[in-house]
Amino acid sequence: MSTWGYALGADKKPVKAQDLFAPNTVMSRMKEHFSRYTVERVEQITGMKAADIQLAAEIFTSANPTVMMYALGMTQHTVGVENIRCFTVLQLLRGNIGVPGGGIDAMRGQPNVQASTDFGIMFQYFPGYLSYPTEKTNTLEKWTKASGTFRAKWLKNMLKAWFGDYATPANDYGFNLLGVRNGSHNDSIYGLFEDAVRGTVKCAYICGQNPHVTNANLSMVHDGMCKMDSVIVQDIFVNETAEFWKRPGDNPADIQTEVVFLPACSYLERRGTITNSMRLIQWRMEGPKPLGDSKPDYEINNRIWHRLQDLYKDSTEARDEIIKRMTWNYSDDQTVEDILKEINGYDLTTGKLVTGIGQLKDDGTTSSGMWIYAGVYGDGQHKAQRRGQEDNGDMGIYPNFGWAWPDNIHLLYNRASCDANGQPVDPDHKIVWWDAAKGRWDGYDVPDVGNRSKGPDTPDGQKPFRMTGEGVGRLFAAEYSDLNPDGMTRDHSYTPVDGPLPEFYEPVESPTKNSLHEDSRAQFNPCVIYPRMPERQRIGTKDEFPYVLTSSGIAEHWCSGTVTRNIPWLNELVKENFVEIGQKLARKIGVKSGDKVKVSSARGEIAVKAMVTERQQPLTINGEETHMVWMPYSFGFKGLSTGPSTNYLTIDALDPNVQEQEFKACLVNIVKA
Ligand SMILES: Nc1nc2c(c(=O)[nH]1)N[C@H]1C(S)=C(S)[C@@H](COP(=O)(O)OP(=O)(O)OC[C@H]3O[C@@H](n4cnc5c(=O)[nH]c(N)nc54)[C@H](O)[C@@H]3O)O[C@H]1N2
Ligand SMILES: Nc1nc2c(c(=O)[nH]1)N[C@H]1C(S)=C(S)[C@@H](COP(=O)(O)OP(=O)(O)OC[C@H]3O[C@@H](n4cnc5c(=O)[nH]c(N)nc54)[C@H](O)[C@@H]3O)O[C@H]1N2
Ligand SMILES: [Mo]
Repeated sequence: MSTWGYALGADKKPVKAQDLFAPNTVMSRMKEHFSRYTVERVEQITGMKAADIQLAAEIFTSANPTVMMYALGMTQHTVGVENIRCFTVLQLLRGNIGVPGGGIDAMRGQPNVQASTDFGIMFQYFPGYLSYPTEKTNTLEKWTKASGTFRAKWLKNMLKAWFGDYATPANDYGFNLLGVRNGSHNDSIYGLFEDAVRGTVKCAYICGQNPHVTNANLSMVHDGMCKMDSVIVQDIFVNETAEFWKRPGDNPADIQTEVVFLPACSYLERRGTITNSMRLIQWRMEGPKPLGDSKPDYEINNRIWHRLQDLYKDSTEARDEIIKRMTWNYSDDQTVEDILKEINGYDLTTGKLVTGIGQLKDDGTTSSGMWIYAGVYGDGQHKAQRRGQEDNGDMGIYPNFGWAWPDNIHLLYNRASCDANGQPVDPDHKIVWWDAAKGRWDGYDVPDVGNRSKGPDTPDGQKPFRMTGEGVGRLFAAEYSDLNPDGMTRDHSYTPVDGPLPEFYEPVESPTKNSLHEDSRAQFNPCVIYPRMPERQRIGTKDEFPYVLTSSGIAEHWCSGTVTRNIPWLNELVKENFVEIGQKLARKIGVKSGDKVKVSSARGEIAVKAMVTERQQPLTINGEETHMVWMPYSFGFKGLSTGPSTNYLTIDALDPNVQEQEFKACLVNIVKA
């Protein structure tokens, strides 16, 4: 990675190319790199007709602006991040970032998955995407050097929210109370169950997730759970994860794990916020009262925390200090409101809620649980509750409906919709602009600029991509950090580990050779670490497993199916797991629709019915006829309709950047049962 970077001038800033055609520039490197991807070669790799690829490219480039929307088809691969980087390159080249009707939109799957990642569900982050300390960043000073002074400011505000009066500049705001992560350890949900199999993880607390159905290579989850001392499941149903010890065919007496089930009530029975794909935070009201003993998740967590603080109050261990120092002052009847206020943040000199990120200070006089949400509860107003219908400019912004993070900016990078003078490039679709008379940026949306009073004649007013050191979009994703006009440094952690320009590799299990890399070391993404546990993670080959399995959800069920397989009429629509295979393959293996087949991979085997369809067609890949089959993943042994879980077959190889599993491709064999 140290060899990827810009050529720097005497002023230590990237040297600007004379023109687009100069040699050794980002543009010339890109041209050379992508010239290998001719439509003919892409036809060989994908099995799509060259003419269709050409036509798609023509349609895409004849319309402007265009928006690219994506979800799992692009991400559930060991090249997932590289796939999305392709979108970045295309949309930057087309000028489609920050303009109305443009952009790259991640369609988040679970209704509140955006908030989950905002709030630090990913192991490498605290809330607000602030890096979790590792041994290399285990002091505030080292952390700041790595993450930049811009983010250090938000970290200090978070520590003030966590540790209250205890956090002062003199003790680095309590930074040293934080846990330190082993930076080279895989702490993802895959690493967790692997460590359980190895015997080093003894307990798991699983809330609102059903990994015993939804993780790839399920045997690993099961065997890991069997070796744990205890498992706590907090869910609205007693799902497969909670009753893993009752899996059909297993003897519960052989499994010593103690399981505690905490009954949560559903989202209908509690209030709180939800954040959608466009970062819009909306308040939901509570409906009916919780059933039986079930409680809102926040109430369960609140009770557990008070018990923990009580248990640890006399501890003299340094590692327990964080529990003793944590502030936790939520009222019983206003718990969620109090939490949202803490997240929003306070001016500690006046005790008032802050109204936006701009009010947060670097000196310990303000607090904010998560900087990106600062302002959601400001101005004496609970903005997630707003339902304003106004849409000035008729641009679909609805600025008074809920509240979008950060600072209610709906279209990120919207400065890019203006020219160098701050005027809209497309006057018919204006969204923000520099108002010279008022001396400020204005618009139908909140302008995404560092400082609204700094006009286009200042360095600040010329940076549409203010989160990068260079202030422009990154076609070439290399490290670069510099002082921004606001005097702060931004971190450079956006560099994908597998390359500054996207590259194609075959999936870890593939029936064909990577025609771009005859060198066998790069058959699949060379940065992928797989197998991690060779005795448990065999890579299947096409001799044994000749067909490609892909999987996804179905309209009639939701993810692991816990909720939907408990709804009778949905079970009437789809009541069991199945495999969809094409007619040609069906003839080859002598199978008709409705026949039972055995589907096997290097990890497991399950028996399901076959569904033979015309739409599932073989593809010609590198000159060979290749069959693909499809399965839904929403089945397990609990609920009103049951079936074997598809994920006993899938591969737990992970993308090297974000640890996304390769659900969309693995090798299987299918025979008539
Ligand atoms: N009814 C219902 N709705 C749901 C869900 C559910 O379970 N049930 N789940 C929700 C969740 S959590 C999510 S994440 C979303 C997922 O929503 P989607 O991402 O739409 O779901 P998938 O069907 O997994 O994948 C989309 C498409 O990707 C294609 N694909 C596979 N591999 C590739 C590839 O290499 N390249 C390209 N270009 N395409 C490929 C597949 O053929 C498939 O049609 O759905 C959400 N909505
Ligand atoms: N083979 C294959 N596997 C896949 C995928 C694929 O395409 N192919 N897709 C993957 C994707 S995109 C996703 S998002 C995952 C989903 O994986 P999971 O998150 O494991 O699946 P869900 O069914 O959404 O699990 C949610 C659990 O939360 C519970 N729950 C619902 N509401 C509440 C609540 O308010 N409080 C609490 N405490 N619990 C609640 C539900 O009962 C359920 O048990 O699956 C992944 N697995
Ligand atoms: Mo998802």
